[in-house]
Amino acid sequence: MTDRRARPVRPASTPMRAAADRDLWVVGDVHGALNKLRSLLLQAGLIDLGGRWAAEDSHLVFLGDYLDRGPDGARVVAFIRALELQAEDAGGRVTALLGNHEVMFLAAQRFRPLDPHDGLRFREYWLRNGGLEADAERMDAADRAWLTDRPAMVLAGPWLLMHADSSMYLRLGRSIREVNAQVTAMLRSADPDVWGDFANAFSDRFAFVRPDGVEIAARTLMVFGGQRLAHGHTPVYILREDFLPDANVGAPVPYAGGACLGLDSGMAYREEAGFVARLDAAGVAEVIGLNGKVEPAPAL
Ligand SMILES: [Mn+2]
Repeated sequence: MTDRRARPVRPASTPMRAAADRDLWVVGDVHGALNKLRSLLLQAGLIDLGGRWAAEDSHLVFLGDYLDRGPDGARVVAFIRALELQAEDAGGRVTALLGNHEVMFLAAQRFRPLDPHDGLRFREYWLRNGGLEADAERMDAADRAWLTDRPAMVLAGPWLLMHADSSMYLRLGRSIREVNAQVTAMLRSADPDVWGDFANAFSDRFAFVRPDGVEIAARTLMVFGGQRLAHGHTPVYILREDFLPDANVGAPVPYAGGACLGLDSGMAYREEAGFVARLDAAGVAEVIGLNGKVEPAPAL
């Protein structure tokens, strides 16, 4: 690792904004689509041509699911880990949340030596959901420890950010702190039942588009805080196909009376798919797609 003291420090001429005034950027499920991710972050001005943090004091949140399906999951993890350190040095912040694919991956790796014939089916479950052995080979113990440390939820200004459109979080704790502590404890458990139950619960979706979805979204915001919640996990075109026929899938999809925002662009699944968004107190402030700014910026 590079000596962090040797890195350039933020020039004194660019004072940092108060936390509430900093730009908040959010990226949905990357699933190994490193080239798209880099292109989107570059076009959004968040990284430079060398792939290094260029967003000063901004807050960049990844909604989880870094691995599986796409070709470069391990490289996505390495890239985000580097960006996290660069952002910190620049007075900015990267928050990388936990997705269910990280849980599947960690279960498969953790129980591999204890369960070489995969009697527990963790390996089969991971591979069936797009797991790639090449990613497992490219990641080391430090990468796995980093994945194990991912928080499940974060509050950024008025936005509650989480991976899945699921009511699972409500069953894990009564505050963000409790949920994150519970998730960390489960990811340190030696009990395969704990892992299996968590992976299953985490694959749930559609909690906020079902008939009682507005109510569940309101309860989620009441318990954890925030005025609106944003999630990944369910690609926006699946939200449209199954529940929201008027949704524009080239941008984040607001629904549940504006309480929810779907942010999984499906970038690893469809060639034309991919966006990142800047959120503010009023809603979606800016959307960057694969060909630059998406206009008009959709409002909630
Ligand atoms: Mn997911």
